[in-house]
Amino acid sequence: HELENDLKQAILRNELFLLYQPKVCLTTGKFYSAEALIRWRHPKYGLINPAEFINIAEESNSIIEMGLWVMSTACAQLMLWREHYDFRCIAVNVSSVQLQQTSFCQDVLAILTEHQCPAESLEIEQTESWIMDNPALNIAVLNKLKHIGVRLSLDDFGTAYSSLSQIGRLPLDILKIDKSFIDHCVEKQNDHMIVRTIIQLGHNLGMKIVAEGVETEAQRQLLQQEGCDEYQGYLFAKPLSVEEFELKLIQQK
Ligand code: G
Ligand code: G
Ligand code: NA
Ligand code: MN
Repeated sequence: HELENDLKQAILRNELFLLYQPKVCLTTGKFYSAEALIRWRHPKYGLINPAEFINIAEESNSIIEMGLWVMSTACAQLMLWREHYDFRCIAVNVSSVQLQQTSFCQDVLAILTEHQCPAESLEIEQTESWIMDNPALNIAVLNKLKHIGVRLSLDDFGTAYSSLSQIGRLPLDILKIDKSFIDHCVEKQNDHMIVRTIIQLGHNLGMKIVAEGVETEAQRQLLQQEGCDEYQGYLFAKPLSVEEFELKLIQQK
């Protein structure tokens, strides 16, 4: 595969970069954290989205090096922003392939140490499916990460296994309500009730709730009324370049 070979060179050639999407507090209307989202500027094919290359990276194991690069770059950026703005936390998406590496926890610790980044300022986003593939083993990994002190969040909640028998056993800090529930939560009573119930479930288990893909003011108001903690989405900002993100930070100073 052509892309597979190119991907191996992409980090060295500086072709990967991160965009940052604000996570907005529904109480204050301000953002103190962001999710880092990877992009690839391919010399021949131009901008490639992760949907098109994460699978290839996972199959060819480049995801390991790429994932470490993402975490390290995001931590470096976080520490710069913490210095100059009221900004606290960065979230990265981590592939199950990487989470299953025996060295993963040590790698996380090394990156935190290198950047002198407080563990609680790094959030690790993961999907349900990898946890449920082998709950006993993977919950042990999560517990080790929890011990380091990083924050753990469950991405796209409600779309995969949604195993209610497991959710209470996971050492999670944050549940992210998938965009598919947010899309129609204003017009469809059932989706509204699902959103309400996820928020209550998460809160009852001591978790913070983040809504994804919020595009309208009506959705934002509904989430605020239901007590959701934070939201992400085009309503506030799409994933932004470093320069665009800093403009937003300056605007809310
Ligand atoms: O940013 P965008 O909507 O294009 O992201 C598409 C998908 O790629 C999402 O599922 C997102 O979680 C995933 N993704 C984005 N950045 C990263 C990354 O740095 N690492 C991994 N493993 N997945 C990512
Ligand atoms: O799987 P994950 O939740 O990490 O993916 C996040 C993806 O959702 C990113 O690719 C990001 O670009 C996209 N995204 C973020 N906010 C919105 C939004 O309001 N609308 C749409 N359509 N996509 C969004
Ligand atoms: Na994510
Ligand atoms: Mn998500």
